[in-house]
Amino acid sequence: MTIVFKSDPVRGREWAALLAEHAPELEFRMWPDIGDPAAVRYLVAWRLPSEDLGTLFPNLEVLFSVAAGVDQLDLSTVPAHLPVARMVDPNLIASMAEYVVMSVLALHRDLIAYIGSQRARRWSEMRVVPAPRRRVGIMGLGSLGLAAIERLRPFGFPLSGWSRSPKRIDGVECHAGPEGLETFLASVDILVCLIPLTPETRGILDRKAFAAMPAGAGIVNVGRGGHLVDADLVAALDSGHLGGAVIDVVSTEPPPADHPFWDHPKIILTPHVASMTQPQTAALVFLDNVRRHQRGEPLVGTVDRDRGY
Ligand code: NDP
Ligand code: OXD
Repeated sequence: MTIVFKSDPVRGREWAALLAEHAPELEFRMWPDIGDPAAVRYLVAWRLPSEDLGTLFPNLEVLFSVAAGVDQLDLSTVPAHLPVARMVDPNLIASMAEYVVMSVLALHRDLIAYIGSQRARRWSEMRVVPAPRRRVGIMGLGSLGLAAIERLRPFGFPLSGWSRSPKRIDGVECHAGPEGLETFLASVDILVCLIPLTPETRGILDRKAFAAMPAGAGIVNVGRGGHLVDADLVAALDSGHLGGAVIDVVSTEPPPADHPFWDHPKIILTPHVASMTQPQTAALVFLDNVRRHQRGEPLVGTVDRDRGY
C-alpha cells in the first residue's frame, strides 16, 4: 500500500522519517517517484498532478490536502466518488491563532504608523484606544477562526464573527450568510479574514465591503489572496477610509516586484507564513486519518465537494 507525497520535498523527507518510524508497513514515495501507480492508495498534495487523478492512480482511496485549505487543488480532475480530506493539525491551528493575535494587536496599537514615524525620525504619539472600544470581527468561524477568538478573548475586545451557517458562541456576536454580512462589517474596527476561498467568497474584500466598514478600520487577510481585491484595498487605504492592513496571502505568490503591497506605508506584508503545517504533527495527523479510513471510520477534515471546503 503506497502513499505518494506531492509537496515541499524538504518537509516530505521529514514525513518519510516519521512514517517509517510509526507505520513501517506503508510505502512512502515522493512525487515524481511514484513507483507502481496501481499500488497508490493515498495521495498527499499541495497541488495536484496535471493528469486526471482517476486515470493516473486507478486505486486511489483518499486525496489528502497537505494544507488546511483546498482551493489550490483543482478538484475538477478528481473523481467525484473520491473522498478529499484537508489538514486539521493542532500546531497549524495554534500558529494561526498566534499570527492573528499579533496582527490584531499591531493594528490596535498603531504599530504600522509608529514604524513609519521611526523611519521618518518623528517622535509623535497617538491616543491609545482601550481594547473594550476596539471591535474585532472574524470572518470564518471554523477551526482557525474559533481558535483565534479564544486567543483574543483575554484582551477584552468586543468580538463578533461571520460564517455561512448561523452560530451561537458565548461572548461573540454572530452573523451569518450574505444577509448578515453588511451588519457584521459595519460593526468591526479590525476585520480578520479566515474563510476558505470558494466561488462565493472570491473577491469578498472589495470596495463595497470596505465602504460598509467604519472609518479607520483595519484588515488582516490570512485567508487567501483571492478574497481581496488588491486595487480596492490600496484605494481605501490611500483615501484614509481604512487605517492599515496586515496581509499574509496574495493572489500571485510571490507578488510581482511592482505590486503595490511591497512598499505601501499602511501595509505589513508577510509571505504566507501565518501558519504552516509542521511535519512532526501533520504526518501523525495524516496517519491517524489513514487508520480511520482503514477502520471504515469518518475522516477528520472531510471536504464537502459541493460547498468547496
Ligand atoms: P473551516 O472549514 O474549519 O472553517 C471555514 C469557516 O468559513 C466556517 O465557519 C464557514 O462557515 C466559513 N465560510 C465558508 N464559506 C463561507 C461563506 N460563503 N460565507 C460565510 N462564511 C463562510 O476552515 P479553517 O478554519 O480550517 O481554514 C480557513 C481558511 O484559512 C483555509 O481555507 C485557508 O484558506 C486559510 N488558511 C491560511 C493559512 C495561512 O497560512 N495564511 C494557513 C491555513 C489556512 P460554516 O461554519 O457555516 O461552515
Ligand atoms: C493552508 C495554508 O491552507 O498553508 O494550510 O495556507
